[in-house]
Amino acid sequence: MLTLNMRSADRKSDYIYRQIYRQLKKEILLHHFLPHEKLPSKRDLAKGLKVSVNSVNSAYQQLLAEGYIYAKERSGFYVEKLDTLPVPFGSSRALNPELAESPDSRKDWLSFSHMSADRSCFPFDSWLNCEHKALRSRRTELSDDPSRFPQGIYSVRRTISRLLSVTRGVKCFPEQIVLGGGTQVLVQLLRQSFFQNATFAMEEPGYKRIYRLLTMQHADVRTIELDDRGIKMNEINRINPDVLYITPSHQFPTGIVMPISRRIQLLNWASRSENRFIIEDDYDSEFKYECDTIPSLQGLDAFDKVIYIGTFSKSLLPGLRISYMVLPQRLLKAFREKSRFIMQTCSALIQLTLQEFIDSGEYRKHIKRMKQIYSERRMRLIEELGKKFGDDVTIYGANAGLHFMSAFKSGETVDAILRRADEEKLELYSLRRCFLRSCINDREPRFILGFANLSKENIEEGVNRLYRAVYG
Ligand code: 76U
Repeated sequence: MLTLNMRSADRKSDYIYRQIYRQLKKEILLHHFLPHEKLPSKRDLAKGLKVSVNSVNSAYQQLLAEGYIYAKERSGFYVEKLDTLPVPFGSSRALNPELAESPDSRKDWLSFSHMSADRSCFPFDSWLNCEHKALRSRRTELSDDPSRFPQGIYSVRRTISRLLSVTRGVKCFPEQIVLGGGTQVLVQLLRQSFFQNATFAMEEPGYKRIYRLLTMQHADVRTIELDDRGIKMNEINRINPDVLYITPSHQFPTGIVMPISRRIQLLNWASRSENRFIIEDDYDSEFKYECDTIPSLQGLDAFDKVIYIGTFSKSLLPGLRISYMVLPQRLLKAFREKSRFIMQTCSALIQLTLQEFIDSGEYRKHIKRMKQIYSERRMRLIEELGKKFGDDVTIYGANAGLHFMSAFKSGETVDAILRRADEEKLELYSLRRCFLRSCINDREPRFILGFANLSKENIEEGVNRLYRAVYG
């Protein structure tokens, strides 16, 4: 007869039926019952264990639902015939230490990371108000089946289309906008929908997360080096790709702002064949220094050839995971057909909160404030680098965005510098992470210096640490 290992503490903290269920399950898995053996009747077992028949019934029902036992009408419950588990039941399932994730506690570190926006200045309270408002007044959309809005909630897209027209000169209808939980998601959608057999070309150095995404799926991706105006035109003509992936507003990572001459050349190139398209990744264009923002390539495109991609990762916070693309009208019908089964990846609550944040004027206020803050930090960082390194540092592409590129005259290798930066508790990224084919000769060590994570007061100390890392 079954006995239960029930300590009185367990009786209090766990339902009795769960204890019976667990014990029986264990015995069945350990083959302490024969296959097809009859279990004691509920009444007998309840009596033996001094518990209620209800508890035994619940335990049996759970075992029945999971398939450990089966019932025969007017006869009782029987044990199912189960194969032996390859790993003994109850054996340790400890996490392999190599797989352990340690929460990143970089206390006292300073960061030149280009990968996030400033969190200390984010208006969390206004964001929360907008979220409250969305929760109070947008309940229909929040509870709607998201498959009804595969491109994202219409009113959110309307708000974004108005914003883009004002801030980026992007010309579009809300119908052309597709929201998604990140730039990679959107590029993935494009590839699946239109570019399964396309030849892509990307800037070298460039955005490796997209390069990897595409090559991982065996896409044909060529890389094209840059001249002082951005991606090289003669190479585009030579390679003749179908899709160009570029960052014209602030080339990632070198910071080149593509001049109008190259933009026109690119649009003309795209217009010369039905199958050519340009993906414009406009990831950090909200921030431009010492002149006004430069309108998007999409706004200039009269041929309906540019797919515009933007994100709120830099202007708000990267963890929100909300990005968008603007499809040319000529692709929209096909996109809707091809992506019919795809669910929207961006949460409705984030979409509606964002809409409220933009419509209430908070977004404009936030960008205005951040422009000022980032502009001061950028200036300060350039000044401090000049003071400390003099002619031994060259800065590139500092006219826009939240990072610039820097090259140092130093006999040290990139590896040695990065190792010392680690010892100095300085988060630092070299340009290598952006070498798509890793064949660029890095004569001078080059680094991406992001200034979104460094408060004005910490800039001097950050540069001191950088100096010690660069020269030992
Ligand atoms: C994004 C480029 C060129 C898009 C970017 C970034 O998914 O919308 C870079 C690195 O947040 P998402 O992507 C935005 N296009 O550089 C943002 N930068 C990346 C994320 F922080 C990191 O890995 O070096």
